[in-house]
Amino acid sequence: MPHDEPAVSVIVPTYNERENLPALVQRVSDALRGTPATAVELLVVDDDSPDGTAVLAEELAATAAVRLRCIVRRGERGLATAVIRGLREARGGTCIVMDADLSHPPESIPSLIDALRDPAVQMAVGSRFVRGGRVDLHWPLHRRLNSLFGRLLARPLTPVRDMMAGFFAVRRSDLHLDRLAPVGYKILLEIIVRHGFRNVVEVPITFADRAAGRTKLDVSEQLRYLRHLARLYTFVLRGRR
Ligand SMILES: Nc1nc2c(ncn2[C@@H]2O[C@H](COP(=O)(O)OP(=O)(O)OP(=O)(O)O)[C@@H](O)[C@H]2O)c(=O)[nH]1
Ligand SMILES: [Mg+2]
Repeated sequence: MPHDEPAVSVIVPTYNERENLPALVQRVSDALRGTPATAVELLVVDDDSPDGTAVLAEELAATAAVRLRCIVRRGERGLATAVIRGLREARGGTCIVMDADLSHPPESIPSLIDALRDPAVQMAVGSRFVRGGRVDLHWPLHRRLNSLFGRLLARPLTPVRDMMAGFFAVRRSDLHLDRLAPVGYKILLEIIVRHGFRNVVEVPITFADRAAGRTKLDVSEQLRYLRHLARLYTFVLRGRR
């Protein structure tokens, strides 16, 4: 591998996450301190957030302990497609995807990378719902029921317990991005189902409430999830073609 190519790309989709970015960059850098700084790139994929997330990312790039690149998408919105853009632009052999709001502990990144050392493992998921996983949330009942219902609907598609997660590691060489056609939020589910990944390891994490800022998850996003599920069921029932 040429020495200027990073080994790990950490992809973070953002929309109005200015308040969370400094702590995220710091905690990702600290978590990967054992890896040479040049071997890590942090890719922020921002959808032209009105709060100036991208401007701040450029400022942080000047001082961050890791290489930080901000990709700004204009006239386009959506978490899953933002992640795909990040995966397309990533140069690391191992790609980590995580949220910006510190719900996903950056300190768990090394465990995800370790899980991929086994060549048989196709993906490592930071999971709330395996032994040792925790949810440190103060969600109202309707939100918890929503999450539970969302998982039940996806259960026949994959044995992965936390298939709604947004925190995972995958080898870039195992990805066929042209197979992906997601609508909405659930990029992990899209990748697992469209690739037919069977050997997915779930690494327990403690999932926290978003540190600052507001959720982007609204009713229209939940309706998009139902559309997404319909597409994935159609794909599976037609024999994954
Ligand atoms: N680029 C991009 N990122 C997005 C978009 N929607 C959400 N995100 C990012 O995706 C991640 C997950 O979004 P969240 O709003 O935290 O969704 P959630 O975790 O289900 O809900 P809360 O944590 O309660 O807010 C965050 O880093 C968001 O900034 C989008 O349309 N485009
Ligand atoms: Mg969140």
